[in-house]
Amino acid sequence: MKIVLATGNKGKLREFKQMCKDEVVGFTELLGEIEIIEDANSFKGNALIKARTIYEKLSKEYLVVSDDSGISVPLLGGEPDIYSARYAGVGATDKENLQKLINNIQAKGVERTPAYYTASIAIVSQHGEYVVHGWMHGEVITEAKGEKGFGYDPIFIPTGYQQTLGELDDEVKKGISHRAKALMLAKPIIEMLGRS
Ligand code: ITT
Repeated sequence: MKIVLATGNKGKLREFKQMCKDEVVGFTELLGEIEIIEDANSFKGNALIKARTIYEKLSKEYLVVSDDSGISVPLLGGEPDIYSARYAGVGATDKENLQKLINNIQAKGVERTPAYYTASIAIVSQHGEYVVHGWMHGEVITEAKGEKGFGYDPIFIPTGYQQTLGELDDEVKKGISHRAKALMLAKPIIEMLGRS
């Protein structure tokens, strides 16, 4: 079975490749760059849009997996949530998005506050559509630390740890992340679809 990841995000792709035994390939290796309009109002909706868009461009033997994810900060009314990738504007870099989040937390007069990541993974194949979810809770701080991970990881300290995901080993994130938890639920579905 050929598993294609409907993501253009290199950080996500790297994590999926580390976590999946099966060979997985990013869609750009097969189809080149494709702009996908993510205009749903939920992680689930946007994950389905991405997986369906790529599945429709491939032949039926492919199984397409997508990930829509983001970070939510209750102090900011849940922001940036589904807008995590474009928090500082469409086309903003990870650094710009991270800085905007730091600025908005500082504007509330605090140096750390609870936050959580969500990942919705959609699976689309000729045998149907499935969506699973995973979460990782912790705190965000107003000083970026470390170079590991991607996105908001330099300011995110997972519950039970003292360092940010930018500082902690990749192996730690692999064991506790929103993406790893969603993928644990996705794996039996992918295996079942592979046998169908
Ligand atoms: P694709 O749609 O091509 O998959 P994207 O980067 O646009 O890539 P999303 O729309 O799902 O993906 O936005 C996710 C954003 O949330 C991403 O840009 C990161 O800033 C953040 N994010 C998600 N998971 C993360 C993680 O594990 N660590 C750090 N930041 C993460």
